[in-house]
Amino acid sequence: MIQEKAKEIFDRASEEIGSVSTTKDLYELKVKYLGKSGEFSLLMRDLGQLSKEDRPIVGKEINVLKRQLTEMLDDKQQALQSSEMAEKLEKDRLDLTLSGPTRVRGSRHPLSLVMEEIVDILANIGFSVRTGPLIESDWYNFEALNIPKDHPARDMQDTFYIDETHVLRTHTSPIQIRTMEKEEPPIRILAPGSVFRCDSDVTHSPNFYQIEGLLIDKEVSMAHLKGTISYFVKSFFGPEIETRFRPSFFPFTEPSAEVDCSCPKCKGEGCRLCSHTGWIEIGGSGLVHPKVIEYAKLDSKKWQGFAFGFGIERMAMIKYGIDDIRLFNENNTDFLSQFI
Ligand code: 2NL
Repeated sequence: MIQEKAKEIFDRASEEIGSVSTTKDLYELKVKYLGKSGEFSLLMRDLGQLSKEDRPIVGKEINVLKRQLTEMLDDKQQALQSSEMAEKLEKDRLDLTLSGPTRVRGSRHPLSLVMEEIVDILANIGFSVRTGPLIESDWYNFEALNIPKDHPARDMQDTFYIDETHVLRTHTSPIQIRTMEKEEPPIRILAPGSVFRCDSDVTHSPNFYQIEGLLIDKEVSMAHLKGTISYFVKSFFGPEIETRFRPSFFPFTEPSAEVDCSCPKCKGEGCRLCSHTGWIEIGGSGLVHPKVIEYAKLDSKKWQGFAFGFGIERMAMIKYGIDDIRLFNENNTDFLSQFI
């Protein structure tokens, strides 16, 4: 009877093993039939009812069935494990064509790029950078530059006054006066930086950028100035771009010249950018006025010099074909990211 019961349990177990479809269910079957209080263990307890002679024989038969069942469970375990793995691999298949997460990269501001390029070009011919304070005395910003007391540039209308004798610098020239005072000629310096003028409309910002250059040496002429600026213009805009001087006036230079270059857009043919003249104004220049040399505590009989100034926004607009100065301060990344 025990053998019959054992056979019945075995048959039921094999049938259930055949129809089980997950390793989890298979484990439950193993516990149910072969576990410590599983059906076979319970059956083994009944062996006690048998005679001494029958007990080992029947016990052996049951053990054979148990071993067989264990083998069937192991085989099934193997089969289920590999099919579950195959299923998981199929389900978790990676799409290697998907793009990864994107990371927004910053880019240099066009005004920084232009400033840096101008400095690099002039550094190649011996100019080095000097900086100075944004708040300047009336002396360094106007007086030492031979700008008369009644000059319109000194109006509250045009200049930000901190107090009666201090202003936000309206150009970077004060840097150059300070350098002439401090350093021994010959001097070849660049004064790049932020400057301030009290006007704000569609084409003017109260805060903008400028770079000035100053050379002090013996027997400096307009030819040195023209040669230096021509070299700079060709380096910055391209070797085919010509430089032209137009007579002008600044209180701090004599003679003074407006600097034009042949239009980099139409190469001098005439277009909207150059108002159909073929030329475009990029800055001002001249030989340093002897009074300015003296104000900076140098002997104007011994030392002469040339100076020039460029607006950074204007240079950037011409070089990159930007038609609205407000773009520089709008923080529009579609605009700003174009300059790498
Ligand atoms: C312009 C004109 C210019 C200077 C700047 C200068 C500085 C010293 C002495 C003499 Cl310390 N001159 N600077 C000279 C001529 C023109 O700038 O239109 N800038 C955008």
